[in-house]
Amino acid sequence: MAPTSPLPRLLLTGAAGSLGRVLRESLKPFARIMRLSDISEMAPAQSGEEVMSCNLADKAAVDALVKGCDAIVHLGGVSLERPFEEVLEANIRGVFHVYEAARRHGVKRVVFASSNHVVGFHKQGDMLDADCLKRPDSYYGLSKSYGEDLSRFYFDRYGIETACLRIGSSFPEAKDRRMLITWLSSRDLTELIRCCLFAPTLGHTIVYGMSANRDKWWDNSQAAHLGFKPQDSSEQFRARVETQPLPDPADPATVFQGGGFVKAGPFEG
Ligand code: NAI
Ligand code: 15L
Repeated sequence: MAPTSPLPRLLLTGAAGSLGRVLRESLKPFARIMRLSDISEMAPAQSGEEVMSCNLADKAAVDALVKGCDAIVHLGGVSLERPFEEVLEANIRGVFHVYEAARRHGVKRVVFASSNHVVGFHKQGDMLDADCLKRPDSYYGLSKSYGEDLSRFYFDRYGIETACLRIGSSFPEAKDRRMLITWLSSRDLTELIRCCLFAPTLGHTIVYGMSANRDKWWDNSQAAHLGFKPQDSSEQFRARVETQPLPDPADPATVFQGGGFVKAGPFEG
């Protein structure tokens, strides 16, 4: 895709997190000012940055956070399976607050970090596309499913464009056999977000966040308009991963795409 002029001000939520810390650096060329936010402590603002602490569960604070921004990359929230009440505050109320603030302040484009756990109860090996049945595997996956539906509503009702990134496993390395399929490098994640921020038309797009891995469960043909071409592959990790013992084929974590998330909980006592 041709180079694009930077956005005046880009909001990045979840800036203290694993991906947030990477994207804080790698998204810099795409914005004149990066507004960085998290509930956890962040490194002090550098040139071209604004650092604003914010709890996503606080509607007024999110409204102030979003004011003056031109686009949002929304990563903030609970990022794994937790008791429902925690997920409710950070992810469900949080994503509602982000979209309400976007509506109030005229922000027209959001990149939402959804997750493969929206579809985690599909079988490993099944090929899924953007229209497949959602089969969330956890309260966490349900919250991301809600975020996808909420963003669809804000597009249909208010014209706010969103890319929902069903991110696979974005870590420095693929750590197991499942991740050989779900792995997304930080370079490819950055490129995917760049494509979403600058695509002439985004509409409401669901796209799976994966690198150019040898084996695939996900079909991104309905997101071809983004022009996303992943460069990296999990093949570099295969030899090491394949020294691990073969997993039990009857284990639900081996049967379903969501891996260990499908057997997390219940959270009692
Ligand atoms: P992370 O857990 O390292 O970062 C999430 C950040 O959100 C944390 O810094 C946390 O302090 C912040 N946060 C949590 N509750 C908050 C609240 N109430 N108010 C404000 N901030 C709050 O997660 P990571 O790995 O960086 O993921 C970023 C996003 O991408 C998350 O939304 C996650 O669900 C999503 N994702 C990540 C994947 C991965 O492989 N890393 C895979 C699929 C989705
Ligand atoms: C996710 O949604 C999580 O945020 C991340 O920590 C990983 O567990 C990833 O999915 C995965 O499925 O590997």
